[in-house]
Amino acid sequence: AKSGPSAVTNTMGAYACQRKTPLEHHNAVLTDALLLLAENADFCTNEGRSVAFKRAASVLKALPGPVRRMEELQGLPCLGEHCQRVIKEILEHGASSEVEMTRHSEHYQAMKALTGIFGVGVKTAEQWHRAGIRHPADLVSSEHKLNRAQRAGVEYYEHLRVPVTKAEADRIGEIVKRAVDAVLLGAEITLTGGFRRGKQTGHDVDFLITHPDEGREEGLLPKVVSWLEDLLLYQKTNKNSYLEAKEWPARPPSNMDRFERCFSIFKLQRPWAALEEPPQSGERGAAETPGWKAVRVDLVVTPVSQFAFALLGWTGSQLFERDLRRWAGQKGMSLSSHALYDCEQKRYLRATSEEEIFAHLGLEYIPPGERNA
Ligand code: 8DG
Ligand code: MN
Ligand code: MN
Repeated sequence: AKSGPSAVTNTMGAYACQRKTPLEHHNAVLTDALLLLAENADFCTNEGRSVAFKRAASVLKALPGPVRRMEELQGLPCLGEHCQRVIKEILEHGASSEVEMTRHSEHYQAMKALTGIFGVGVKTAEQWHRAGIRHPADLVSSEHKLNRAQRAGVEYYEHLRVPVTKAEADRIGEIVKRAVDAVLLGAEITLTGGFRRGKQTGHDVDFLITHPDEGREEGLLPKVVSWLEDLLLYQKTNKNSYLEAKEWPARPPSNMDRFERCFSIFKLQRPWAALEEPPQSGERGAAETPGWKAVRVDLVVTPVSQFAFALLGWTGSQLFERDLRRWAGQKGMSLSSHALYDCEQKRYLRATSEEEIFAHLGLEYIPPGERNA
């Protein structure tokens, strides 16, 4: 048998959860282009098209080397006609006219800026765009009503645009740990989301909180939030609304789970701000840099019996999660961040680790660092 791209071609699964997708890959020029088209499709509320572009990009991320010729793509899954046209143009001319036109379009740029505001989705952004709003700054003086989340989003817009570093995520982890320890002895926190997949930066920091004794975690979040009060610029806490027997799987498992959870914005002191003296001049912009930074933090509390499902569900990537659920469905099962239900056996399949869940699903285990689909 031949080795090289064709060997990979023959074995690549069509579901992202069947492949190993590392963080660093060899086709960033192509995937950046396809992901921009995916983003633009989202801005045009065309989800099907968006997912198709994301799937194509994800397949290229899993390749062992850079694509140089169209023939190397033969037999790969998820690469539709449209994607191939874009890829071909980039391989031949270094850029895609469609991508460049989109990138510079007024609609794309305004939607990118407006959906970049915390609390603003595509629907709201589109309404504002139609009303002539192009940038968060336009909202400050406009008549448009903002809800509490959006007001915080506009206020901390410049802060929240700056990626969160791993070091900052770890510092926030220490603070959350202190809060959790103070309100419930023995409670545990786990860093999830992109940082668990090995990313060095992210748009937020995601934590799971649990306690080894089932039930002890109930009502924990309001206490943690009130302990953190002075450090929070914004928070919205939701109660747990998940009732296994009553409403699941009667209701289809959705993206949004029903854990006790908190969407927040942390006020993180910059390291030097804690010291006696700020750094001396000579560092550009040091004078205007405030001594703190606003950082988005998600806190989710899970009973320990659901912990493995929550961990798998919150580690991402989003496409990996989507394909896990689709894979489960195709196997006659239903997966959520709470549980796995076997629709034929009519029973829940228990698991205390991610490895067990992959095994229930008949999938090879993919470690977090290879879930960057
Ligand atoms: P980033 O923050 O570094 O940009 O990327 P990320 O960490 O991968 O994305 P995220 O938006 O913070 O989401 C982390 C994971 O959590 C991702 O797989 C999607 C998932 N997730 C949500 N909301 C919900 C939800 O309501 N329920 C569940 N189960 N998962 C969710 O973002
Ligand atoms: Mn995240
Ligand atoms: Mn998040």
